[in-house]
Amino acid sequence: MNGTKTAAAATSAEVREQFPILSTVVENRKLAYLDNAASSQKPNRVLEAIDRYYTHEHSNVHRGTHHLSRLATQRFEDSRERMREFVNAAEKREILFTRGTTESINLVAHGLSRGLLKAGDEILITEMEHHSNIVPWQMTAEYSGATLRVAKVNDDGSLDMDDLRSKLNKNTRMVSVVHVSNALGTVNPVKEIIKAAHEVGAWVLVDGAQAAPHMRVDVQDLDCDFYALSGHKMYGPTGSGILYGRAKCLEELPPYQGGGEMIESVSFEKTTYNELPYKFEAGTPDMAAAIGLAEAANFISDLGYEYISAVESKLLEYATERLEAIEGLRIIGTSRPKASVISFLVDGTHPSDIGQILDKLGVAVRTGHHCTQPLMDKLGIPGTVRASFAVYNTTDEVDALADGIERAVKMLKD
Ligand code: C6P
Repeated sequence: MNGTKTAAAATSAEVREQFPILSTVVENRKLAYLDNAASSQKPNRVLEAIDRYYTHEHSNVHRGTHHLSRLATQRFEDSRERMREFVNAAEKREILFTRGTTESINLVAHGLSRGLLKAGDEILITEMEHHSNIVPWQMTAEYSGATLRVAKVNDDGSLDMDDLRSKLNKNTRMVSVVHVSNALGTVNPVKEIIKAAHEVGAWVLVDGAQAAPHMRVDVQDLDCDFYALSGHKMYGPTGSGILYGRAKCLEELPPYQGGGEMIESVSFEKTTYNELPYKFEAGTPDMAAAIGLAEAANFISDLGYEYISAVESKLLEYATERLEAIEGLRIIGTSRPKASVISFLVDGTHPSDIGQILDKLGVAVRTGHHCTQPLMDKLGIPGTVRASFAVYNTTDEVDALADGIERAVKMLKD
């Protein structure tokens, strides 16, 4: 399948053939790559876009007057426009290139800690946040004197919306919430959260690391103030990502990194900052990563979220059915709607033992706390085994997972 073939006509084989790494053989078995929430694989067209850039188009951006510098700048800025369109931002200057979700959240958190928050102000997160959406806010609370509050999660993995609402008040300045939980798959009602937060005058950041690969993100429809995503989880390169920021909020937010690109003028007495988005892009950006990310967005758009979601929902339903039939297996996170993540535990076994045996059977999953230690503590579990699906996965791979778990349990219990 070439990059422009439409979703309706794509078959699983046509999608898979764009990902040569999926033919990897592990322990004499065909790899079943079910660790997509950690990082997805990259289609040829993303690799080719990066290769083309370095082979024919590279120089530094926004600086030179020569041909290659102009070309590189054009490609980089075209990628920004592509990402604007991808998340439906109103303006191109609202798209900042970052290394990914972690850097995007830090950019906002550290900016806010520079004079925008004070003692008595509150930052609200939830119990299901990834460490990337906890630790930066703890730092901000420490630097600014603001208080970090945490909304509860119900036993089924859904967000306790009553608790969240009860913690919103006139002191709440920032709400930062995950769109899709990486540990449970829970899809949060972010639009509702944003509306409630805006009613008390708070800004809202949405951690979209696990949403962008699976569902359409429309920042204007959500009405969020910030939206963070990572390229490497959505078929793009590592070290790529964006922060969408509402222009009005980005204008108010101070930059937390200084250097070239982000300045308008510099003297030893005073520096003035560049306009958006450059104010937040200190130093030479990763142009190749941005170009690869834009190509990953093209890959997703050409397939279409309808297609992606149809494939992944089928895999999730099938996997849920097969795993539920395994004696002693308990799925962690059963609330709906849910994205393509299944976390589970099997009575009398440790997640890492299951993960190691699955690896020997060619099945790649992740085990542990998934960078959500407070959530695991809250649920009273040490961690989980997590299988996570992408558009190129198949029901045969789900069978390999389920058969592998049965085999692992037998080996561990016998
Ligand atoms: N979760 C996982 O296996 P970075 O590392 O910056 O690309 O993304 C951080 C991050 C932030 N929020 C959520 C919801 C995430 O899932 C992640 C990354 C990976 O679940 C690696 S820990």
